[in-house]
Amino acid sequence: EGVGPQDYTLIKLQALELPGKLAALQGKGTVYLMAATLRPETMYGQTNCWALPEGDYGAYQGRNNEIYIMAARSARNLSYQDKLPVEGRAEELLQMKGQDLIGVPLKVPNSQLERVYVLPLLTISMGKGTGIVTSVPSDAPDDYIALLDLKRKDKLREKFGVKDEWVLPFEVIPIINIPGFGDRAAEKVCTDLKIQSQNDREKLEEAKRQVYLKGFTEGVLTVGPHAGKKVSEVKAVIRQEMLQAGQAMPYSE
Ligand code: A2H
Repeated sequence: EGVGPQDYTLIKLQALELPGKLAALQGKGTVYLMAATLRPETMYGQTNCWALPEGDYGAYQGRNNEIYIMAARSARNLSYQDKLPVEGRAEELLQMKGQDLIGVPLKVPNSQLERVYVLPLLTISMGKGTGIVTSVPSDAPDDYIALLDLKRKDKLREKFGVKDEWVLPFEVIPIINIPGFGDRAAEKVCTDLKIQSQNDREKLEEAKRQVYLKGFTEGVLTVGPHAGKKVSEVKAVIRQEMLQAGQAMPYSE
């Protein structure tokens, strides 16, 4: 995190069902979990979404009958970026904990999967982005190891009420080939560095250092309409396509 503003892309992950507490939003509009990412070109590899079980989230009124779930701080920021009905005000329709979002089925843009689920990630910071993170285990070491944690540990799934069918069927989806790392870069680097769990913070920082820059400068997409092109050449193009299609929104903080 530098000193300048961070330019994120918010990916709109559409809730296909509104279980439990979210039922209060029924009939009020299309509900999206808003995931903040710096890698919009990786959405082909999404396998799930992450929320912090103890985190505080809200549902906010958007334009065009849309409803956005995110941290209150980020909704307020968005209201100053000409993205909500009233400048400087985020109308809160509902408050919830991240735990209330666990298990919500989502339709996510550019993914090869018809539905993915919201799962718990304990390392989310509520102080940056929206507190919602989309998971791309092929290219993000944090995502890879957290998904593996949930797959391997019955107790962890139990603790957060995660059903097996929200996790066990989901495998890494290769989307980018990085010379020297292959097309499952996050898996390779986590294995090479012998990273055991999402709590191995120091090693995960090293893993990220190893793959991020190389992924951008040398990575080549292997799926989707831009297959065969370098990430560095198509990142902005793919972002623009998603913004224009109404699948994403710019956000800075
Ligand atoms: B990235 P920065 Cl494939 N807490 O998206 C923890 N992590 C968060 C977060 C939060 N509140 N908000 C966003 N993030 C994650 C994709 C991705 C990301 C890939 C590879 C690298 C990568 C899929 N997850 O991030 O600290 C999001 O994960 C590299 C840093 O604001 C977001 O982009 O710089 C990134 O961290 C933003 O991190």
